[in-house]
Amino acid sequence: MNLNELLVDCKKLDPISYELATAIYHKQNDLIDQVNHKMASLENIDALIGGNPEYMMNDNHRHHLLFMVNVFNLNFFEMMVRTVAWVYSSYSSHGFNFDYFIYELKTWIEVYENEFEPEFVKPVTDVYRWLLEHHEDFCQISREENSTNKPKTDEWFVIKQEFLGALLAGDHRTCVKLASASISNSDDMEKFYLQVIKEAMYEIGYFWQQAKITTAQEHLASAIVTRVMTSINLLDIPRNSKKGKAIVTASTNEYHEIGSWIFADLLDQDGWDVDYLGANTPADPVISLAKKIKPVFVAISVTMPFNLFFLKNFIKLLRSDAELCNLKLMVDGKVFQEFPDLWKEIGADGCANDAVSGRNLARNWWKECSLA
Ligand code: B12
Repeated sequence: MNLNELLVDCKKLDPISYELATAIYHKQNDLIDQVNHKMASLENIDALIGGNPEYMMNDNHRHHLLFMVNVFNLNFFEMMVRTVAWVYSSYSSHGFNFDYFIYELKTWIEVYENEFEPEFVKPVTDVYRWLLEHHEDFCQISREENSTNKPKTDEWFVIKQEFLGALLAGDHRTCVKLASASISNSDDMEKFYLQVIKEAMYEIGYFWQQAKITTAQEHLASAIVTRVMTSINLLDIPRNSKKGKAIVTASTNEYHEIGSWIFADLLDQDGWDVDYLGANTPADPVISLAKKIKPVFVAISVTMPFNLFFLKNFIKLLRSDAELCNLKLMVDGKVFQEFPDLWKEIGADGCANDAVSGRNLARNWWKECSLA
């Protein structure tokens, strides 16, 4: 089956009860430890993980469990199919043997059945059996993905290429200079953010996924981008007319902050009074801040599917607080772009395709608010 066929076929999987998803969540540490231990004691483990350090495999097990709890919690098997395809592609590019996944999936089944009554956990082990049944399909999708090149062109393409080259060379001075030389008004700033920084970072991600650059280079590129964005914040660009207050942040455990930072800057430029809280923000302080400053809306960014769980908890807290019943919630980030209806299912008031559409949605909310 190809990816589209898998996306259809996975709908036949039985839904997982909230009780079972929660039971797995509560036992996560035991389950992960057991899988780590069993996998590490395999005789051929070095060959399976392609000589990579053991912590890389253990990271995968930790992310896997948190992610699967989200899949079970939302009964969102399409998200599982897309992410498993990504995991096959990414880890195989980093040298993992495709057979590693067979061992891993079988080990998860064994560990679930050790830890729970096999009949109780059957809906979950059936999902793993379905994944095993389609192992060859995921290998094929991954081989195709790894051999595709994605050329792109646009009017800021030349600047983006230069910026990307400097990012890869770790040359932060050239990156900062490119920003100040290219930006003289709000429109340039928007283009620099979306057509230079965003595009360059997506390419960095693609190179990393293909194991063409190291994790250190990916971190270096992110750190340079944060320096560049700080330098852009220092440019004196005239702002649009004054609007209301907004809180922008990335969800708990979400370390990807560049997208939400871009959105916060575009809002600021548009005249909003923005409290930008950055990466990995716990729910309680956001709620307390919202009560204190009474913003028009809160915007939360989620990139990694395994962080949806935290967002769901945040929404639960928010919606159960009578003081915040008029507060609007906007969500976006990579995971919402992959699954366009997810924001409705999760209970947000709006979602945008990118930071510019987010700003437009905020303008509409501001209009509604001013008319009320
Ligand atoms: C930089 C980076 C990191 C950095 C982040 C540093 C930082 N300070 O932000 C670090 C090193 C921390 C990191 C960590 C990880 N990363 Co990473 N990372 C990236 C990378 C290369 C770029 C992200 C980025 O900045 N993009 C540019 C911004 C501008 O784009 P954006 O976030 O999509 O935002 C735009 C819109 O989405 C929107 N937007 C975003 N949020 C919001 C919110 C609102 C309200 C609105 C309106 C709009 C909006 O506005 C932006 C402009 O339009 C991506 C590649 C990619 N394709 O994104 C991988 C990527 C996202 N990471 C990935 C992975 C796997 C990880 C790790 C799990 C790696 C690991 N093994 O530990 C961890 C997870 C950490 C965690 N718990 O969050 C994968 C995710 C794959 C998947 N399954 O979806 C990617 C896609 C890489 C890849 N190609 O494989 N990462």
